[in-house]
Amino acid sequence: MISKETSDGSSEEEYDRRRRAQWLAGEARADGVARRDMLRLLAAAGVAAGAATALPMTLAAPRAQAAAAGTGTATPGIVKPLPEDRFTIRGTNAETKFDALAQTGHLTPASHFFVRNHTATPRIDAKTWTLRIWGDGLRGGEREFTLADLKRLPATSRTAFVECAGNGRSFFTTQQGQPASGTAWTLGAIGNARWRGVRLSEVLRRAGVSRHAVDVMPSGLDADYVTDDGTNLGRVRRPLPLSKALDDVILAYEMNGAPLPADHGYPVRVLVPAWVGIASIKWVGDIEVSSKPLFSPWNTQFYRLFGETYPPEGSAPLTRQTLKSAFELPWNASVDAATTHHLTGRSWSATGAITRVDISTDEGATWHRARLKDTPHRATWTRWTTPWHPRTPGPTTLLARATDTTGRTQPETTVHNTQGYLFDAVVRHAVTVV
Ligand SMILES: Nc1nc2c(c(=O)[nH]1)N[C@H]1C(S)=C(S)[C@@H](COP(=O)(O)O)O[C@H]1N2
Ligand SMILES: [Mo]
Repeated sequence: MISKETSDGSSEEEYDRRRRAQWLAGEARADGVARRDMLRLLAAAGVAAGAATALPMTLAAPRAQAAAAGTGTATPGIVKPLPEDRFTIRGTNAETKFDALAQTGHLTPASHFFVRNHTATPRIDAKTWTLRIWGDGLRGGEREFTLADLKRLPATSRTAFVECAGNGRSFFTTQQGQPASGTAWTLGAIGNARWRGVRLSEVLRRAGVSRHAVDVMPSGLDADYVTDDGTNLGRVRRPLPLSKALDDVILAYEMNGAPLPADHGYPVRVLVPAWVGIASIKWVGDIEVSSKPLFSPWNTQFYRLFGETYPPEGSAPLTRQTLKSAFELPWNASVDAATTHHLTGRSWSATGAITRVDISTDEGATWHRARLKDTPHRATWTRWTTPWHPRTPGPTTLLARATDTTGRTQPETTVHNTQGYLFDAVVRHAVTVV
């Protein structure tokens, strides 16, 4: 079955044009891509221009499993326990309570790690699982790798967060009065772990990538995603430019020194450091390698910026996450007056290391620097602490504002987009001094 995934072929050409412009502007290069590779990629994309409108897509009937997962019960298709003091259930997803992270270290244990499931966690038998690499971007035929095959290849480890592009979305509504569609996350759609696995580049090299390849697209083995209006969008899948795929992407089989938990992609997930969480496909079953730019709903209708200030077809597909901060405090926490508290929190950036975090306990009138507790790195978070001695009882707000090595500082407001992605403004954390 061949089907177009956007109603308008011209918007796909527009996407392609914009994406190539993005590479030229240095977006991809900033992630470590050599210019030589970019030129080759651009040449290949140019040859393919106009041929990218017809796309294979699975059109299966909506599945009962996917429909049931959308009901928002206490067991939304997530396997691990979700105690109330650690998680807030949001439909099929579980958001980490930031105050619960106060008892954790730099790495987020699986017991505290947020879960974002389009449908439900599938149970996969690692003994029969294989990863199929296929597509017209390969020199030879398709290749299959078992888990044992992957583990025989050189292993690599990396600490990185996985963060949903919509993390902080609810603040578009509560701080800016601009509603956005999608899961109403506060700031807990992020976790930071030590991932171990094999570089995707290592596997692609063995599969034999042709010089015409431009995009790769990993697909998950979870159920097809069916939207609220009953449209089946097929497997959860999102293309990656080959430039990023060959750079620092990992096929991870361990999280924090243990096999991946079921909810986080067992037996193998893609881990795309610093990029929007959707790029890190869980339960990966196959990866298409293509000589033409690839599309899926997750890089056309979702995960671009739409809205008043953006073109009708949306921005270029989202790549990196942004810059944020959060206090390890419950919302509306009660804080005793007339004692010194040690406020704690975390800041993170996808583009650089955190250089400073400024805190205001008087609603922005004065700011002082927090003490950083970790050596800052890009694509992971930095914990901080600051003393606070509140004197006046009553409601107030706490502000944390991070700056990174690229010189970016969290702004006061984020330009609105209809799907509420990449909220980076300073969050006004309500507390009551008692
Ligand atoms: N196969 C598959 N991969 C997926 C998803 C999914 O629903 N299915 N959700 C994505 C999204 S939107 C995010 S934010 C991250 C969340 O990863 P986590 O559940 O391990 O925290 O996984 C991504 N990978
Ligand atoms: Mo996400």
